[in-house]
Amino acid sequence: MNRIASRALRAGVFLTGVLTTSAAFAHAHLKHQYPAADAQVTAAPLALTLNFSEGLEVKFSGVTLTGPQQAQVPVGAVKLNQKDNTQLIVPVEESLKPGDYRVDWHVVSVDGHKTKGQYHFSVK
Ligand SMILES: [Cu+2]
Repeated sequence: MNRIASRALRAGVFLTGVLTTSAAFAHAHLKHQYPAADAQVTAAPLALTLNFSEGLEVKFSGVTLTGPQQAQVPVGAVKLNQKDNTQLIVPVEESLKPGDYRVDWHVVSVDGHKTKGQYHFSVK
């Protein structure tokens, strides 16, 4: 690694420690997802998909789904799209009832950095 790159890397590590949000630099940011954040869907999804800006380490990545009345909704083991390691697939193991849902995700990207976040969607 050349000197500029290593200095940039150190600066990045330093700033990451300083910033409280993880929405910076080359970590895995959530780019889009299905159902989309704040979307109202009419058909209960059979799986959630989350697309990130970087490849993921699936073993260290996971999602919880919380439904109406703060009930935990069972989800299957998360997996990566076989053709795209930036897409996390989360099987939903029961038919989602109408209501609001919260998705809490945490991932480790291939560079070893952790990010996490949450969003909501609702089922009509
Ligand atoms: Cu990173």
